[in-house]
This record gives sequence, structure tokens and C-alpha cells, in this order.
Amino acid sequence: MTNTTLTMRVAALLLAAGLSACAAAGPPRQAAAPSHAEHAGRASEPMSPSPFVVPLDEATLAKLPRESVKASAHGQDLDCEGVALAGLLRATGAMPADPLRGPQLARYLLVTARDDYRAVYSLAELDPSLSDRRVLLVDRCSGKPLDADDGPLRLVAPSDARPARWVRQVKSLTVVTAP
Ligand SMILES: Nc1nc2c(c(=O)[nH]1)N[C@H]1C(S)=C(S)[C@@H](COP(=O)(O)O)O[C@H]1N2
Ligand SMILES: [Mo]
Repeated sequence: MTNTTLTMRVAALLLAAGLSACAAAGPPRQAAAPSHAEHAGRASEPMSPSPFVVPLDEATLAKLPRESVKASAHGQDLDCEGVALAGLLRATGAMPADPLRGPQLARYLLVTARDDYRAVYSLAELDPSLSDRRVLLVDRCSGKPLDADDGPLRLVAPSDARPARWVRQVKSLTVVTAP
């Protein structure tokens, strides 16, 4: 055997050994993505329905304590009254009355308006145990019911630095679990 032939045979053996080692190891395994079931928390905590449409009828709103809020938007002072959004969500079963935990932290409120404007609030930012930010669903400002341009229902979130989520002409409130 020439030196060259020997070198080639050794190289071939090494290559074969290498290939079979790769085959035994198989393709790189992907970490299994956690399923929604695993995210959903304990079996004893049934997940809230998604979407959950929050009732906005007068009878529902009339049962809730009224609060007033002073806020300013674009240099204009507003003095409004209505109900706390968190109180409405809790009273209608859209949000648990207890401090939010687990899968509830992945739920959000989608607000739609008649002019198709939309905004979301996370349930977490509305939970009084997590945040002291107030968000009100108001129906009166300056002592009068809101006109059709603004109402009959409007959100007011005085802790937002801009009134961009103060949705006018509120049409629906829907709580959704993030996909
Ligand atoms: N329905 C509806 N709500 C809305 C808007 C809108 O276009 N449609 N604009 C938002 C934005 S960006 C701002 S700054 C404020 C403006 O409020 P104002 O019209 O009372 O000044 O309303 C918010 N709410
Ligand atoms: Mo705005």
C-alpha cells in the first residue's frame, strides 16, 4: 500500500464513522413549545370565555357606583361622571374580583367606537391591585349628557399623558385572551 492509498483509506474510515455518529444523534431537536393548555394555569381555574362582550345597557350601568373625574385634554378642562371601568368589568363577570394572576394577565379589553376608532387596555392596568390608574366610562360632562359626537358613552383615563385612548362614541367593550 502506498502512503497515499493509506491516507485515503484512513480518511474514508473517519468520514464513515463521522456520518454514522451524526445519524445516531438525529436531527437537532426543537424545544417543545408550551401549549395553551400549559399556559392556562391550574385545572381548578377555568379560563374566562374569549371574546367576552361586556353588557353596556342602562340597567347594568345604573347598578354601579358613580364616580366623578376631572381631567384636561388639549388644554380643555373636563368635569365628568360615570362608572369605573374596573367596576363594570367585575360586576359583569368580564374580570375576576380578585387580584389578577396567571392567564388573566394575558387578557385585554378592546374598545370600539361608532366611527371605528379602536383602543385596548390590558386587564392588568385596570386591576386596582396592580395599578392605581383610574379609567372611567363616563356619560355626563359639565353636568350634561354627552352629545352624539362624544357619547353617549366615553372613556376618560386621566393618567394617560395624552387623551388618545379616551374613546368617544363607545360602541362595544370586549375582553379577549391574547392568542
Ligand atoms: N371615537 C373616537 N374617539 C377618539 C378619537 C377618535 O378619532 N374617535 N380620537 C382620540 C384622540 S387621538 C384624541 S387626542 C382624543 C381627542 O379628544 P377630543 O376630541 O375630546 O379633544 O380623542 C380620542 N378618542
Ligand atoms: Mo390624539
